Amino acid sequence: MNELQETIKKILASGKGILAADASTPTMTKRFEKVGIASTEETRRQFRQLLVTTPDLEKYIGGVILFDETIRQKLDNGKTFSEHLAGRGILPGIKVDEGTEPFGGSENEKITKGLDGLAGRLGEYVVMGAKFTKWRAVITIGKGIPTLECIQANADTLAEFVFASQAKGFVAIPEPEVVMDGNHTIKKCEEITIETLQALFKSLKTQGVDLEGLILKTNMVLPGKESGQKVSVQEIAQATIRALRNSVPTEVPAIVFLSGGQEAVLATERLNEICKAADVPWELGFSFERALEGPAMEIWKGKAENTDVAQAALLHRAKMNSLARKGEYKKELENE
Ligand code: 5MM
Repeated sequence: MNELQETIKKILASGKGILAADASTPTMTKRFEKVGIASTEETRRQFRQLLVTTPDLEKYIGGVILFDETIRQKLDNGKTFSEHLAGRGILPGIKVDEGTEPFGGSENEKITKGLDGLAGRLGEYVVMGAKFTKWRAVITIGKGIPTLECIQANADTLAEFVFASQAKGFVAIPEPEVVMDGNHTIKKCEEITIETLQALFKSLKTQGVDLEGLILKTNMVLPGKESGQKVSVQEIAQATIRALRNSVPTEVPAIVFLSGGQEAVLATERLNEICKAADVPWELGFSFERALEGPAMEIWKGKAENTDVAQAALLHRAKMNSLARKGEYKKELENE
């Protein structure tokens, strides 16, 4: 087993998952504003400190994705976030994309930026102790979109990111997200997810990356948020597995899901059903942001006296999702 494969094994060992604590400043500000927290460099540091100092977190979380601002910050005890995580046996990762911009002049489609200067930034992150990298691409379903051109351009960019990351010794996590916004059906989401993933793996093949040294981060197959379509967890699990079988090569060791704005408990129930149903060649897991840290953020509200309860909420969600990875989650456990 090479070093990248060993890193992947460590991140996902014993039912563990990935905490995506890598929201960019504009996204974090939006999340904070919703719960009445002022977004400053210091409040963002405090919240991330709360997350990574949660007692027992290492039982359920094997990797944390950091944002550039956070990986340069220190905890109250003077340690960097990477040092602290590594000391707990949790691998630090880093988001290396620089957000999105309109694709081809269209406000409706997006391409992710960040290839300029990427090799230099990756070199810095090696020194800062990161072990894996992540890059998110956004695919939106709507009238006449996504275009093949947009899917292809994002696939090519993701493949360049994977190649550059692996060249510096990082496990890469390409994250092409077909977002939930819109009134499309689950069938449409399945079709577009397949197209997006097939394009990604074609580009990765062309780049000649090591498929065994990456983790795919993808969306669950869901109906659009505004579609009104009611689907069962079983239908979601079947559609998601079908999409993956149609597009992800068997050499890929692991696939983790993003939560994409789903309510936290629902994301866990769906993850459980997917993991339970799947007789697939990949390890399946989770890399949630909102569905893991959302409840903790709502409880914390920027107040030190809420820290313990907020950390308990994070630990609970991490435990529930870890059980879901093994197909052992039950809704009754929410009240324990
Ligand atoms: C889709 O977003 C990723 C997973 O988060 P959810 O589980 O909440 O969907 C997440 O890692 C995302 O890539 C980061 O939060 C960075 O997003 P921005 O929009 O800040 O670049």
